[in-house]
Amino acid sequence: HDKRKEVELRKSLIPTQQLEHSILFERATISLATQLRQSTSGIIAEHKRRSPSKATINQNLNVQDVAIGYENAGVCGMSVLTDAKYFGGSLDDLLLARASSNLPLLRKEFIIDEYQILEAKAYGADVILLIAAVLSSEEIKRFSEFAKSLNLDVLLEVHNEEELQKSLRPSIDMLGVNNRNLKTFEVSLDISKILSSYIPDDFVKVSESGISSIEAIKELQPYGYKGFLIGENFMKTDAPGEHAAK
Ligand code: IGP
Repeated sequence: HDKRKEVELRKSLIPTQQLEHSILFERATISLATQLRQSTSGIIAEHKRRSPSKATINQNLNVQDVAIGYENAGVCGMSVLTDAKYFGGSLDDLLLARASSNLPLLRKEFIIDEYQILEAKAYGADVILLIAAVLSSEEIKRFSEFAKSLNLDVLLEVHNEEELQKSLRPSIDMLGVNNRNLKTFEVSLDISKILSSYIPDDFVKVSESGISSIEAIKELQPYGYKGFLIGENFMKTDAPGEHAAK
């Protein structure tokens, strides 16, 4: 589909070898999974301008200020949407977040090709996202092993038990349960609660989407969640960092 075409065009502009020779390709990555295991708050704060479920969240902020704000707030990591079509993001957003902070950065993207994993590294990411709903078990294996070979952490996102079962492998560091149904956009923390019991302890558990209060985090912690991916709740304010600090 569209993403495939986008990736092919990007490849034609910037060949693989060029990505591999970029300065950031040599950077020592930081493990978000390790940080989350040691953290008590576990917040992964996201940069998100808009989404399919919300036309405008915030178009007025610059990503550098957001990254600095999140870092000052003491969050564990930052997620940067790089998809343009649905989220209004870009790889430049990732690069600018890297230029202005030392946080572990997650490239939030629909990854369907190894090339996007090389891009993630070249533009300063520490972690990639893989979405079980759009990948085969063989792709999950191939992409996660490739990411590990580049010293990137892998966050694998699931929404139901079937996706979870096809995804559990040693090359996955973190298991993210998305509380938002990608088809209906309905949000329920119950999904995190229900799926938690099927996730073996060697994976760091992350709950994603629709988290809007400290109470929600406290509610999820007894189920073993160590990471909480929060976007809209911070981004809808004028100062996402100040909000994340609370
Ligand atoms: C953040 P929220 O409800 O706090 O803004 O959600 C994050 O979980 C969400 O943006 C997300 C996402 C995704 C976006 C989760 N999985 C996959 C794009 C693709």
